[in-house]
Amino acid sequence: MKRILVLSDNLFLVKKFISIYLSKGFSKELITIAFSPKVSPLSEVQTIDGLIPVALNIKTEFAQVVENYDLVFSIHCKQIFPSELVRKVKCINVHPGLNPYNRGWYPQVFSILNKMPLGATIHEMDEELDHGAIICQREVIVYAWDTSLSAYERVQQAEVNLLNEWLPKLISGDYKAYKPKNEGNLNLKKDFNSLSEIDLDKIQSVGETIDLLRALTHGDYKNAFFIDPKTGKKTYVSITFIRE
Ligand code: 0FX
Repeated sequence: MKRILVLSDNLFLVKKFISIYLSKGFSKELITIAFSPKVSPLSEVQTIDGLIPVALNIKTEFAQVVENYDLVFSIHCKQIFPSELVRKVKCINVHPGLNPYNRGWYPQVFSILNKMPLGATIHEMDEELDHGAIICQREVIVYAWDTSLSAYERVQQAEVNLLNEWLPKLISGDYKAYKPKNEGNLNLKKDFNSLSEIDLDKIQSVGETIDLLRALTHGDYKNAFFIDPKTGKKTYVSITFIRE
């Protein structure tokens, strides 16, 4: 029987994961839920379906992880997994992007901008970001009216659907993983941050401008801004679409 560690920073997906895991008849005794200590949703939740989540720093506690687990799931975990860990224990990443396109940070933001395909991917982890052999993936459509948030919600649903279909195979190892067709491209947090300041004098098409604003519109997040030339103060911008 495999001992499983689920490491995450995303409470919504962990709850879905555990409910799928239990609905397939897997044992509570074999699974541990852990959140990153810094950005931990631990304060928001005491138990998930009777399981008590713990805080775990994968860098400092990786020897215990190697010793105590046979399979690790990263479900939007912000911590970088040490190379030695991914070499010694099978680690599977649930990623909100369609590898190898726009690997890394906030794939839907970059797909809205560069028109590369978007989706959800479950893959074996290697030493590079969102890079290992693909186990399964599903593309989602990006509509002209999508914001980052509406596209992200569609991706999360695709992640849940993949987990629902694949979890028993992910646990038993009964699947054939394949190499991505190429290296694709990688976006980092700094690439996202560099999009935020809007240059009011930049000349570009209206379509490009709408794309930039919708890529940076995600609920209440204050992403896109310009500096008011008169006051020197930041003014945040987001966009709303009304469809008939
Ligand atoms: O956890 P996650 O959904 O995903 C991110 C990376 O995109 C992913 O590649 C990595 N595997 C994972 C560990 O971290 O990100 P999040 O929960 O921080 O944010 C969810 C969405 O919210 C994001 O796609 C865009 C939006 N967002 C988030 C922040 C913090 C913003 O628009 N602005 C923000 O400042």
